[in-house]
Amino acid sequence: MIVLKLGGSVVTDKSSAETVAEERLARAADAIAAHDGDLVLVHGGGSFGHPHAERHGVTTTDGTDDARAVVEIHGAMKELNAAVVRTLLDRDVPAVPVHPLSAASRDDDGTLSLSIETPRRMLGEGFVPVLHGDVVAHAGRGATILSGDELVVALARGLDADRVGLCSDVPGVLDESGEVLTRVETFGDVADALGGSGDTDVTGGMAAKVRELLELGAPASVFDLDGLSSFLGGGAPGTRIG
Ligand code: IP8
Repeated sequence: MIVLKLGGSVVTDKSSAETVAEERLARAADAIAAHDGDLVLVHGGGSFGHPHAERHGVTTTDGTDDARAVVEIHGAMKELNAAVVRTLLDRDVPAVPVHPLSAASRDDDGTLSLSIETPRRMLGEGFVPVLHGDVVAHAGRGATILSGDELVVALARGLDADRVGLCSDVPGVLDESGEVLTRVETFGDVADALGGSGDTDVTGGMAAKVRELLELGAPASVFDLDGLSSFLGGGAPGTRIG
């Protein structure tokens, strides 16, 4: 079973508020439709979730107790999720939405608990669950952001994934001279090379992704849209992490 994340930079136009990147989303959906095998999808927030989260000062650690802020951030993510699901259904991928606000929460030290039975059962019934970065209840802090990357890690562990893929707008993890690293085994290998994302991204960019993927047992790869078909077909495009 594969857990695949489509980054916010793939499915949205990050430079324009609440704009779906129709062409890139269609390319990703074509590659997914050609894949035969169990798949769980996660997508990021891009120009939907992040600007709302930033406006309300909500991050993965700074929470809000304003219900309107929660509903606004979640609403934007639900809209993006509906566009992703619809694009997949158009290609006969049996995609169904899963909204983390109603299926996940954090305890007071930030540890995520996610109802894994729901995606497990969906998979068992032949569906492709499509989750997304979201806002979730956080003990003692109201609600905080849950990144798609954290979801990928939780799903890969909980569902015992064979492989994990992160499809973003870069062809892999880049070294200081901009070359794609084929393998990253420790965070120390790349700590200096990894800056934050240049766009509004309340969840930490590539450095956070690499940290989270290094904690996984399953092999993980970071690649761009050009590598997606190869990854789904069993190849190793981009950077292998872990
Ligand atoms: O783009 C964050 O998900 P990410 C989602 O995977 C929100 O970090 C609501 C900002």
